[in-house]
Amino acid sequence: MRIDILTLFPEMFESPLSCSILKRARDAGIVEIVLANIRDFAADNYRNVDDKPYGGGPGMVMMPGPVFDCIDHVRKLSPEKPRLILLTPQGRKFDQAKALELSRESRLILIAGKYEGFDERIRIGLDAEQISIGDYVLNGGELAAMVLIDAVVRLLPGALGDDDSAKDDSFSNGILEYPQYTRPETFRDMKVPDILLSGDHAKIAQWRRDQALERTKKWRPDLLEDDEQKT
Ligand code: 6GU
Repeated sequence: MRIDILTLFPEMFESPLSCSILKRARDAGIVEIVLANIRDFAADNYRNVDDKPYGGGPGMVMMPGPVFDCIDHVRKLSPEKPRLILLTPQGRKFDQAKALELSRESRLILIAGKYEGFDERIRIGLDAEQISIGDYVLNGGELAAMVLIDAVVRLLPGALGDDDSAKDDSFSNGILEYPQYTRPETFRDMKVPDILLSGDHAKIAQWRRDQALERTKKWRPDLLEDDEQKT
């Protein structure tokens, strides 16, 4: 997969994209991530990318020109047809199903807008899918883009050491993950459940299903209600 990111703050991405799973996936060629600085496409010598809003009001608005020029440039960097995504709190809420859907694309272009606002013609003219990561306001789309990338890349074949690890994740089957334990057997008077030491794989699998369902009922009953609406 190739991911192009358009942003005014490319430096924000450096460390998150250079650690852990994302670093490994990039090193292994599973994902190629390319940053483009929208400011490089500013039309004037001051490198301005925003201006006062028509009609008055506080704050500055991102101008359409640099964003469109940046996209035109980025599109040409690779022959694959990209799926365009605009990160904005006005978008559809991101979830695991969307992450899975995006993980099947060969190329994404993510546009991280600044929240103060962007010229409406960016939304109208780009025909990009609008995605939000939740009902709260961030200073810009950068952290949202990183959240999306993190969730998508770990679903790419080969990104996790063990390709089964993603299958048992919370949400991937609509419910929370079962409880996990490792050594020691007893820690501060808390013991590992006997069943996990029994070696009975069928019983362990049943116990994990029961536990996953039980904690979903307790902590995220809304996930089970959603499930009922779907079926
Ligand atoms: Cl995608 N952008 C901003 N600025 N705020 C958000 C968001 C995105 N998702 C939730 N809050």
